[in-house]
Formats: sequence, C-alpha cells, structure tokens
Amino acid sequence: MDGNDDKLKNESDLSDKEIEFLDKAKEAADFFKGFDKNKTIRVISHLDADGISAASILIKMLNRTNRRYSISIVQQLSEEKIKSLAKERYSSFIFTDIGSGQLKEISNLLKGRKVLVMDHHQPKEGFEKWRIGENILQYNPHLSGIDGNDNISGSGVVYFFSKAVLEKNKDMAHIAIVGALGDMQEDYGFKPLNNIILKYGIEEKKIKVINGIRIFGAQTRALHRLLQYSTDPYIPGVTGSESGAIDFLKRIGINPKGENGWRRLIDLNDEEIKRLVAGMIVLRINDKVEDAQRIVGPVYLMEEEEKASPLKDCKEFATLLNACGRLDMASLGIGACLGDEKSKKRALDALKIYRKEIVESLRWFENNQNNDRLIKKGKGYIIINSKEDIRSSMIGTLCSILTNSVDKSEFKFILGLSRNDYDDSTKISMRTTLNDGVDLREILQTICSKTEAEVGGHKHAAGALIKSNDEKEIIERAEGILERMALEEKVELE
Ligand SMILES: [Mn+2]
Repeated sequence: MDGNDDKLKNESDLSDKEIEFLDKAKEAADFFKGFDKNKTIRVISHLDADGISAASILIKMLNRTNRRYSISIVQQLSEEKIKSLAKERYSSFIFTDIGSGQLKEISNLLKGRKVLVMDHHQPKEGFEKWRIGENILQYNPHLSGIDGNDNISGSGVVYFFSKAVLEKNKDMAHIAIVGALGDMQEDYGFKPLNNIILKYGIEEKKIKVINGIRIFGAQTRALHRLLQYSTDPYIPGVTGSESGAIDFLKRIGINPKGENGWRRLIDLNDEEIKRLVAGMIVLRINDKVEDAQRIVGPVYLMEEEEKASPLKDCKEFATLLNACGRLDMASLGIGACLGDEKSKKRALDALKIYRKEIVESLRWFENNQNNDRLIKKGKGYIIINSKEDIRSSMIGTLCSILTNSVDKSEFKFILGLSRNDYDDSTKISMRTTLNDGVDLREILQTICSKTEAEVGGHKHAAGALIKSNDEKEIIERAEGILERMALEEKVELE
C-alpha cells in the first residue's frame, strides 16, 4: 500500500504560536553556545522512550560539536536528586524531557550554574517563562500556548533546538518521532509540530509512512498471535483466543503457516491484506463506519532497518527504548538510537527480559485479585499497592496495560503504588480508561495535596513520588476522590 504524505504540514501552515515556539529554538541555541567549551556539560534526561530519544538527539549534536558531557537518565527529578546534582562541580546543565516541573528546586539549588531545560511538561506554577534569572533558559511549548500533551514531545523540543545549533542534526527526526510515539502523541496522524518533524524525517530518508493495519507487532509477531493479542482493535471471537485466531485466518483464506513456519503480517501479499482487513471489519460489524476504518491507517517505519527487525516499526522501537529504560539499561537504548549495532543487539535482549517482567507483573496482579490489602477494587477504580513486589519502573507499564484489559464501563481509574528499593519512597502511577475529559495530573495532585509529594505527568498519565510512610493516607484519600470522580460526570476538585 502506498504512503500518503500530501496531508503533511508545511512550515507555512503553522499557527503563530507554533512559529513563535520554533523561533525560540534559536534563542535556546545561542544560550547553549554560551556554555564554556572546555567544560563538561551535565545532562539529565527522563527514563521513558521519549526521554531516551531526547537524550540521543542531544548527544548526537554534542558529539558533532565536540562537546564533552556526562549523562544520567532518571525516573524522577526529586529534590534529593537535584541536591546531589548541586554537589557536583559542573558549571552547565541540560535537562531534557524533565525539569519544567522542578524549576523552583532547580533555580534554588543550582544557583550560579547555567541551566537549559528542554521539556514539554507543564511548567511549575510561577515559572511559566522562557528565562528564569540570568542563568536559566526554559524551552517549552507551553510557553507559546502550545499543548505539550500531543503537539510535541520532549524529544521533539530537543530536536528543534539541536537543529538550530547545527542544521546537520535535521537527520535525527526519526528519533524524535519515536519519542512522540512513545508518549502516545499520535492519533491516526500527528499535530502540526510533530508533523513537521515527520516531514523532515521523510526528507532525510530515515522514515517512511505506509498505510497499513494498525496492530502492534506487525514486523515481529506470528500473525495469529498478533490477532490473538490485539486489544486495539478488539476482534470479536479472535482477541484472546489462539484457536479463534487460526480459524479466522483459515476462514478468510489466509494460511497462518508458510514455508518457514508461522507467517507475520509483513509476510502477507496485498491481496491477503485486503482479505484480512475485510474479515476484521465483518467481525466488527456493529462498529460505526468511522471505527471500522480505524483498522487501517498510517504506520511509521525506519527506512534503514531490516524488514522483520523489532526496530523497523517506530512503535516497536519506542517499546524497545522503554524496555531499556525500565530495566536500568538506558545507555543501550541511546546506543540503538545512535545506530550502534552492538547496542541494538543488546537492547533486543533487554526487550525479551522486559516482556518477561511484564508477564510476571500481570501474573502477580491475577494471583492477588482477592487480596484486598494489595488490590482494592472500588466503585470506578482499582488501586494496586504492590509494595516491593513490582519494580517501581514497571508499575506505570502495568497500569497502562490494565487500562486495555479491565472492564472499561466498571473501572475508570487505575492507581498503582510501588516502593523504590533505594530509599523509603514510593512511586505512584495513575492511568485512566477514559479517553477524554479528565486531567490525571490534576487529580493526582489533589490526592497527594495533604502530604509531601512530587507530582508530574500529563492529562492521560500521571505519576508521583511520596514517602512510603504516607501510603496509607494517600490510598484512603484516593478511594474517596476516585469514587466521586468515577460516579459523577464531572466533579469540581476541591
Ligand atoms: Mn515526554
């Protein structure tokens, strides 16, 4: 099937706000150029796929401009973390995909250092400005009135900045697209700023958009497994059933097996793909026409990766980066983004381990269904208090997966808690099965407002760091607030 890139935006189609934001990249670049060339730059980035992509784009530019750097990838930027950074002797700092929510602490604790914050999260109240004093520059789309939830990701922000420093860095667009996909910013196409990046990626022959079946794992999974595990789209009689999936394929005249064993989606010819799409639409006969059409849409592929590689599909690439980050092996993800073959191989091993951990955490969830000290199912919500049982970097992933498998009419909110093993703090993750109309970050802020907590995230995925001693109080407060929120259409927060 052919790609369709006539919908891609041109710079001339951008709004004034978007143009202002892009112009600001030059200011950020000039600020960066003022960093002492003989000194090592301290780089701190976020641990998810977007944060790793952002760090990779930055590193490419730093390498190309002969700058030295020391990099850390963090899950949260707690006050403790900033305190320990302040003890280091670096004179310049760059924060990517993180930092705007911590500008108060950054400006208090990193006094006298040059700090560049490139983020797309909502800036801390009172810090919604490009410059904070002489020494801090914040490059963030919110400051131009642009929604950082879906118009541009952290890696996109770093992309425009690094391109402004060095035009050659235009060739990292594909990695910024991986970051945007990792942050779920794509919805059958991108908003204008991400779309410009996509256009650059296509111009650089790094990325290709095809019109294909939108199921995760097209490059790598056996076709029948792919259908069996497909929750979006949900295929009646097929999702959740291996034999159902195989029968379905046979019924529509597609042999699930080829000469070399199980076939993948990418092994099908055009005629078979058409039959598959038609077959899926027939099974989803109750759908509205618009929904039925959603089976097919844009699929983003890396031009330079081999067919059937887990790095070929940009969404699978994002999952690989996530895996590296969550398993404390972010450097492998960065290596993969920079095209290092050895890192790619090792990152693929990390992906296998990650999948195993996900399965184990789902199994833990299943096994503890009736243990209401660990899993509380209330009216409209589920609270998972995993203590040390689930790795704190995996609790968000577990909550995300559950939003696709729990009964959406019964449960609106999923809140997960997991203890960090390095201190007496607890990580909270919050997800929703609702598509719109809620701001999880705001809700989590309210839940945590009576205790000392650091809350961050977006409308659709929020997180917090609390003291483990406060777990009980937070859970009790969450029960009240979430039940109220889930029952009523819209509740004003106190
Ligand atoms: Mn991000």
